[in-house]
Amino acid sequence: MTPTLNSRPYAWPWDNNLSKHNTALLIIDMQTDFCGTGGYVDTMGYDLSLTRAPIEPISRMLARFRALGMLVIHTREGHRADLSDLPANKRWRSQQIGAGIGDPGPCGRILIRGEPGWEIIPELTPLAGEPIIDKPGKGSFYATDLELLLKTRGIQNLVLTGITTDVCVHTTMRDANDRGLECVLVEDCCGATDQANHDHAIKMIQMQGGVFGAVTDSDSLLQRLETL
Ligand code: C5J
Repeated sequence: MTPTLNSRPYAWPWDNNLSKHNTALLIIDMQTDFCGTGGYVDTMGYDLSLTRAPIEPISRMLARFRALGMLVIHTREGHRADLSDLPANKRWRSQQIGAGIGDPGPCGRILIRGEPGWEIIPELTPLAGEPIIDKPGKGSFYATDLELLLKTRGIQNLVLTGITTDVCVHTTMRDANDRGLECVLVEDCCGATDQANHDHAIKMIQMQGGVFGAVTDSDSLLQRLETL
């Protein structure tokens, strides 16, 4: 029997054309600012256990993709030190909640490239040769070369993990879907600053027969990868 992935609302990918060469793992914004003590999300007062929950499942997924020699791409949200790529309204909104982007904090200047808080957490440090996409916005395609990189490598299927489910992961999934990429979000490899937002983000994907793609869990995907 042909192996298929246990995913909803359909067995991903749509054509079951899943290979080591046409599939990439995207790990979105696993930075101290989003899941570490003293970072941006912590300064805003959100529950860090929610954004830290995916660390362990992502490490397992990452290890498997690496072992199979499959493409792994990391992203980081952040801005230039002179704030020239930070829209004034984005800065203003962050200041309203007491975590102004560019302001000093326990992990250095919030969401500024090169600062300790902006770094990817040690548990998920990229290996040399794994592409890192630095993005100024929520989506991973805006003002980056991610699309070119995926195209050059012949990637058709994108596995989405990281934080936060309802913001950077969702924006990226929607943008990837519009570009014709076949997307699956691994639910336990994602987390949000609010559990209900995470749950609703997962639900949204499954409307209209999979409006942005499909949803799976790490055990199911790891099992499917065994069959490659
Ligand atoms: C946010 C992100 N939520 N990585 N960024 O500001 O989701």
